[in-house]
Amino acid sequence: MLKVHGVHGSPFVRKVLIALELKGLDYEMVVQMPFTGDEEYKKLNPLGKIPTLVDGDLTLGDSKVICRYLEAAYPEVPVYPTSLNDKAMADWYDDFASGPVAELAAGIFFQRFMRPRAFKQEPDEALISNIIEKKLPPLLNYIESQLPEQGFIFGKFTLADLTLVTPFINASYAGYDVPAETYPKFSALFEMVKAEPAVAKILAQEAKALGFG
Ligand SMILES: N[C@@H](CCC(=O)N[C@@H](CS)C(=O)NCC(=O)O)C(=O)O
Repeated sequence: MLKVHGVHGSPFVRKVLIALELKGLDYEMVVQMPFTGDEEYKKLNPLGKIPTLVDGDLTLGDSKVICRYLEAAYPEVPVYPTSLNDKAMADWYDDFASGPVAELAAGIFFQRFMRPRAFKQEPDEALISNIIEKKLPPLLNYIESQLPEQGFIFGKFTLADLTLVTPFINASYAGYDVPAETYPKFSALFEMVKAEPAVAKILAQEAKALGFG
């Protein structure tokens, strides 16, 4: 059976779990916390990052690589767009959102959600303000400019929609919601993605794991 090493709450693990759900594949989750320096885990993924997928003899890291592999290996239910240009754009959105966007959203999540819970420390509100007021707006403006007036990016729900939204799910756990008055299309996309049955299922599991479900 497919195995996903990771933990609920990671935006990258979430993406892989939702891809598996959408494709209707059976899988087992092997709990692996990040930032542990676990040497046994590093034999699977020397970067020590989650997720890692094991499918028989194949062991893969990186959510984008994993999702692209799942699409090729289990093509019956596609989770990416199919035209050349749309596929390329989906990959670009994945790189874009997994890089600086995810780092900034993770900054809010770490400061306001993890720091008080895991380290009993106050969040650094100056750092959070800098993210929300200065660093995120140009990236959010770009996302907003890319979205259609209504509906999903490529008509039906694909991982391209999820990849843009998943970092902001973590930010929302930390009390930051994308302002609907400034970014109406992205705010609407955020709600539509969360309402997708496969997404809602994983988010419900996640809420339990994080202790608010
Ligand atoms: N590009 C990777 C990023 C994965 C990643 O950064 N995961 C975080 C948890 S959300 C992690 O494992 N961090 C531990 C570390 O950086 O050592 C992916 O898409 O899978």
